[in-house]
Amino acid sequence: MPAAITAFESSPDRGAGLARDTRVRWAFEEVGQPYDVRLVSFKEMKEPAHLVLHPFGQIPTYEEGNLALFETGSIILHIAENHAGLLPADSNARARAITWMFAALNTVEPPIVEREAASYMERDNPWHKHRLPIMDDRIRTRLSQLSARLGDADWLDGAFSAGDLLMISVLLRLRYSSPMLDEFPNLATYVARGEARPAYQRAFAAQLAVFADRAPN
Ligand SMILES: N[C@@H](CCC(=O)N[C@@H](CS)C(=O)NCC(=O)O)C(=O)O
Repeated sequence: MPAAITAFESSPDRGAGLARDTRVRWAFEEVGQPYDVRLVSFKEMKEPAHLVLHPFGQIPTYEEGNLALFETGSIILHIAENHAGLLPADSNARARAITWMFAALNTVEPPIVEREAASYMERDNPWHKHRLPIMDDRIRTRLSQLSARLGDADWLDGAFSAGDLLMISVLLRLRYSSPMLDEFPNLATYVARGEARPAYQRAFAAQLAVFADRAPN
């Protein structure tokens, strides 16, 4: 039986692919493994049956036999360690690719998510307009550093890896909330290169199908 993941029953981003199940779908597609998807509502995510799988009441989760995982980084690392295609065979190169996975989730994603959350939750406060440029600067610093490291390479460290998959997923998230990525042409091209991968296209179409099936007329 294929592994099963959870995803939003009703896509808050209207199928833009920003929910983190897209990253996991992309990983499955890169390694050529089938997967099942169980859709959950916001209410179900906070109920005991889901909390057993995910202590924080979120998606995605991963179930395979008697293994249950949460946290996208851990799920993708598990997929990458068990199937060829997302991590290099050489042990040093593999460690570096895993480092980029952590960098995407621990260093680049937090300021992007903070800005996004603030624009939903703090928008109506008078101080939001003062905080926004501070948050933008934090993101810009990270993008500038990442851009300098990427240079004119196709991927962060040799061949495409799970590190690129996560970094591109994080940058895609920014693209939907700010035009800042376009200030760094090599990063914009890097993201486009990731999106052009057939595996990403299949993952994006699969998450969009959930939205299309459930969209009101
Ligand atoms: N660090 C977690 C974050 C998971 C997360 O934030 N999931 C979002 C969807 S992308 C969610 O379930 N949000 C609903 C909620 O937190 O109630 C991961 O990478 O898996």
